[in-house]
Amino acid sequence: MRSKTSTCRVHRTLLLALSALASCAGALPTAPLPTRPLVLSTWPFGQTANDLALAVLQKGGSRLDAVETGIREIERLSSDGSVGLGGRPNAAGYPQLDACIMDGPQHRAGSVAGVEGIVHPITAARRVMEATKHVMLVGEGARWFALEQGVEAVDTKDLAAKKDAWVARARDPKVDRAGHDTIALLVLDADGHIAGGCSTSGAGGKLPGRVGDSPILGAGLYVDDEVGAAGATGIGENVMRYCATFLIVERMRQGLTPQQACEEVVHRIARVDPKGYALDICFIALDKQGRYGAAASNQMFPYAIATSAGSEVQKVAAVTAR
Ligand code: SD4
Repeated sequence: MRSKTSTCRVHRTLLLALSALASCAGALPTAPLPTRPLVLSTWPFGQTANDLALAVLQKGGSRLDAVETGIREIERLSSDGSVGLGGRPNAAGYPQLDACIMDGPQHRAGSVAGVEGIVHPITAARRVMEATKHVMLVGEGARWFALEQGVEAVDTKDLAAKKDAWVARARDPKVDRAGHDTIALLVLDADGHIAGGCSTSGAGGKLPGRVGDSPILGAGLYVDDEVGAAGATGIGENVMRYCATFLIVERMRQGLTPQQACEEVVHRIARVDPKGYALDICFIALDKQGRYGAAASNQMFPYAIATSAGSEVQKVAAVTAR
């Protein structure tokens, strides 16, 4: 794995250098680079999602199918207790889920927030984008729409049972109500177009009705087909107050690399926020050239990357105050 990984890095570096030379000299044809397709996502569980998403692309599937397929698997697994119906419950003991999806060409998007009993909120978000003239549906309306569209759901009576069991368990002081994680997944397809998605049960123990950054375009996810895309994970309140992923994409538009843009936005938020760097925010980003990066405020942040050259989890150290 190690040698495959370093070979993959060397390849990538060479290819990026070649492509930079080619675009300066205007000499080589703009054939798709082997850095495309590329899939980037948050946390180690992202590797599972990336591999499925990449397989969809390699079989000729669309970037939206890739995003949806990858994220659905993490929602299905709910394995870390923070995405999907197995995710961390709210303060009343049941999960309320948030998700969004965005497609670069035509700047289309769909989102659901605070939805209950929907097994795949990413699919509901995609249906909002493709089957309505709206962008975002919340709560009861989002559930009603998802059911009407045939998106897999559980009876809310099951949620009530889950709630009773959880409230009983929560009396145990050893049970951790807090904690959170999100899958944000970005795809650069073979044609150089970008799409992304995001799904979470949000912050554990949140007030019922609380909506975090994940379903908010420009906060938990932003895609701009001219430039690149960014996704977020961490404490949503510290992301959404700064339109952080929109900001990252705009900094890339101004010439920063994805890595520089992610770091710059952590610094910018930390500079003005009373919490300083103790923000618990993490970002991933990629650009049209197939470059990618990540940054986190106050923790080591693992994220997953997959191309045809290999699939791996990389780690980035916390950004340090400057
Ligand atoms: C939220 N950003 O609802 C999500 C939670 C998360 O890592 O990503 N945690 O605030």
